[in-house]
Order: sequence, then structure tokens, then C-alpha cells
Amino acid sequence: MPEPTPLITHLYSADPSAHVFNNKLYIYPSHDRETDISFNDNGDQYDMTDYHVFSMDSIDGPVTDHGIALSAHDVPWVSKQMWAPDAAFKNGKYYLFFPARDQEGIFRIGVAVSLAPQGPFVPQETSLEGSYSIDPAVFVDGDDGDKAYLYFGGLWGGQLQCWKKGGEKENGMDGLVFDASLSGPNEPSGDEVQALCPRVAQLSDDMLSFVSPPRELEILTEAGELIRADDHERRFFEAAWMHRYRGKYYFSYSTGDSHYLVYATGDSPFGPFTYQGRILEPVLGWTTHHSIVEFQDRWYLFYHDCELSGGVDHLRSVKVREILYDEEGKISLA
Ligand code: FUB
Repeated sequence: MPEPTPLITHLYSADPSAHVFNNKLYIYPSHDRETDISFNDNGDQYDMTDYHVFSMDSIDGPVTDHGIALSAHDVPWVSKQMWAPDAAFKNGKYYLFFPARDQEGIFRIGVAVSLAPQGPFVPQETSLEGSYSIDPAVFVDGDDGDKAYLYFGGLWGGQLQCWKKGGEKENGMDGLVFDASLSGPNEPSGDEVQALCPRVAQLSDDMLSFVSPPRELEILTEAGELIRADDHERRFFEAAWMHRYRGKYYFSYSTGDSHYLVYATGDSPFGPFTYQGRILEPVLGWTTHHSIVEFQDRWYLFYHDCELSGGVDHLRSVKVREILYDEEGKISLA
């Protein structure tokens, strides 16, 4: 198949979370912008300040930009870097989940609420109690009484490696303490060392808090062993996404510095998940980030690359490709 062209060309967009609401496809991406911040492994150059929401009536049709849905200026707890968001519908309302650095420079996850899928979204005054790191992906399990789960986490600039056990069990942090000295490319390493796991927490019925502290989501090899820290082609890095296909849960993610989008499957939203393979090979640009959605009886992978900016890592554009499942539920690109 020829390389798809960018869906959005009047601004830079990345990390697309796609959902179908009221028979329309909505995209909730990051809004990349040019800055003069020097590039580093902490991702400081990804200095985004707001979110736009986009919609499409058909996969080949025009993309409508609904304008600014939420801006950093309107969120009291945010200092900078509004990274990859996601959205959900529950109990008649739309919820935008987004990560950003708080006033102390620590990534937290916030929620903003709207009566319309395109927003504007009204943010909560504070971040979700007990939240940390980046890349929230919210999954409402329609086959399980509409229970909602939040998946999140990201290494290096996403700070997941900075959180260590051993503190007081207060503020919903379940004894985790933040070690700023581990910021940047300081993930665990070593042959026998287990990779850091993404996190999952069930959300309360009003979607504004965790039912219980986030827990680790285990990703296993086919042999049933936890993926190792040095296995950079398979270990979780960032860009969590959850979807369901024929009764199975599919957890997909980016492997970061090896630049793959991969997936694992399981029988429960809490895991464990077993690694299955790659969805997308490396794209132009450092990051890779996606969502998977069923729309008008076909399945699609929304992702980004840096073609439109000529390869500038923090100036990305959203694209879409169809995906297929074989008899065993294995994913391939159409
Ligand atoms: O857009 C900023 C960050 O880049 C995201 O949070 C990561 O997933 C990566 O795509």
C-alpha cells in the first residue's frame, strides 16, 4: 500500500486517540508547535500548550477542526507540556484525559468534562489524585457494565522510572516517591532485570478519581515470563492503548527507542497480557504513537509521523491506515 498522506495539514498533530461518538469519528491528538527549545532525551522540545479536536464523517472524507478544546492557561495545576490526550463518553458526558507537568515539574494526569465530543472541555481544578507519568488511554468496557479503566505511563521524559516504592501511603500515591535524579533516559537495565510495567487503574463512576491505586500491567513473553528491561524491541515505553476484539483485550504500545508499535493480548482489562507482535515498523521521526478503532465496520490504526515537517521529531502529523485481523485475531496492516 502507498504511504498515506497526513490527515491534518494546517497545523501539526500527533498521538491521535480516535473514537466513534454518534456515528462520527473524533480524533483527540496532541497539538505540536514550533519552539526554540533545544532537543534532548527528556523531550523538552515537545512543548505543547493546547488541544484541538477533529472529526470525520467517513474515513475518506474531509477532517473538521473544531478549534481549541482545552488550553493550558485554563488549567490551574498545569505548568507546561500538554502531551498525548485521550477521551471517553460515559453517563451522558465526554471526558478528556490529558498529561502535563504540574507546578513542580512532575507529570500528572488531568480530566476535563464537556457535554459535546468536540468540547470545549472544563478542567478539574486539580489533577487526578494518585496519577503520575504520561499518555493516559481510557477504555470503557461496554461488555462489562461500562466499567472504565485508565492505562498510562511513559519512560524517559514521561518520568515513569522516577517513581519508587517506599514512601508514605498518602495522596493516593500508594507509597510511591518521586526521584528527580532519574529524569531523562534512566530506565532500569540489565540482563535479569524486569522492564517497568505500564499502569492501570479502574475509574470511579463519575470518571473523576481512581477506585483504587494504579497497579502494574504485566506484559509476558510467549513463554510466560515478564519482559526484561534490556529487551528494547518489546518492552513497554509509552503510548498505551486498549481495545477489544472478539472478546479479547488488546493492549498496544510504543517501544520508544526501538520505534515499534506492538501489541499484547489478554483476558482481563487488568492483564496479564501476552506479547503478540508488531503492528507498525518505525516511521519517520523518533516517536510513534497510535490508537485502534472500529469505524463503519472496518478497523483502523491512527498514528503519526514527521513527513509533513520533513523529519523534525517534534513536528508530527496524524495519518490513518486500515488494519486486518486473521482467524486467530493477529493484526496486520491492510
Ligand atoms: O507528544 C509528546 C509525547 O511524544 C507523547 O506523550 C509520547 O507518547 C510521544 O508520542
